[in-house]
Amino acid sequence: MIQRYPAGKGKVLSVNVLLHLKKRKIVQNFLTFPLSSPYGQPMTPSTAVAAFTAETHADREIASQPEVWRKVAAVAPSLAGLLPAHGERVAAVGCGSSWFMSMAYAGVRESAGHGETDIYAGSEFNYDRKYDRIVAISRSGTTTETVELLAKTKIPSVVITGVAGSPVTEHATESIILDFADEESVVQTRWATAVLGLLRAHNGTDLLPLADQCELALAADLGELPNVEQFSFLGRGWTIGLANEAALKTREAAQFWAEAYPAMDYRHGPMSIAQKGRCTWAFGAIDKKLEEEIIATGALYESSIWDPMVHLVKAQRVAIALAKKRGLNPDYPRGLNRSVILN
Ligand code: F1P
Repeated sequence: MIQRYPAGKGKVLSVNVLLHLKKRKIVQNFLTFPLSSPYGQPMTPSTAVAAFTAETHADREIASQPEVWRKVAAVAPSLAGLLPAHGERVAAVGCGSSWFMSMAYAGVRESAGHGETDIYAGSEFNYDRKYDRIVAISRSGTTTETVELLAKTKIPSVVITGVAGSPVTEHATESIILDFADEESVVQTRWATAVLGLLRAHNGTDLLPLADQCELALAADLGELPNVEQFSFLGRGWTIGLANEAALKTREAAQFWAEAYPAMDYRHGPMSIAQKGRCTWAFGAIDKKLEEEIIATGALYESSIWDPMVHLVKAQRVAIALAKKRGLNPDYPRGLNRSVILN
């Protein structure tokens, strides 16, 4: 059984409920608004009808990223001995956002010349392959696929988690607890960048200038971005993980159409989606010719000279802005809990 849904609540909207909503003239929102929070408290129709304006956990957690990255920079040297050494053959694993951060980490590590690094969604680990170390990422420490993988493998492992004593820590060889980066929102923002920040720091990136640059991303005008009707996020190398993470944020927080591709592969069909009123968003530098082709479609083209992880913060803000505009509380995505636990 999948516990993404609160038992018996929020999963199915009965005809009676629909009729009731129609009578109250709020049917416009029924497709996009979760009628129960992931914790099972029913949300009232009056909550459902209004555009969402309150400050959310996600707003605060996004805003805390410069401070959290500075903390990560401070603790990173003391954690270096727990993370893969130069030349080790590594598998990076996780689910959802934690999988996409594994993806980014693998690109960072390999391009820094620190050793081969494969990536797996927790459910897809190849137990026949030989690795020196597994790096597992799980904010909750309870995600079934990640817990089971660590329990099953005999490969030395290190887990990065937000919760001390969580099930992943019982099975991993070593645990790194980044509890100061844990979150209230179901949607991961600062957790994802804190973990990637730690792994980037371990591979030679100075996080402190990025924390300063992050202040700019937090203050930046979002312009027309929350008004477009679709996003395609692009990346190259390690930023492909960021593109996937930005698309996941947009989908889960705002129930909004978002896709992600390796930038050069975008030309192989998906670019047909680009048009006026939609946005193509590049993390990091992409091919100049491709940029011209995107602009020629009439799509809004978003790129930045900021560090791509800083640019992700802007994408997080856009996802939250979109959610609120659509009357959604981004802290509680439809059909998603803080942790996905399979029985
Ligand atoms: C990862 C995850 C997220 C998702 C939501 C629920 O869990 O599935 O990708 O956005 O936050 O959790 P974890 O293993 O990092 O706790």
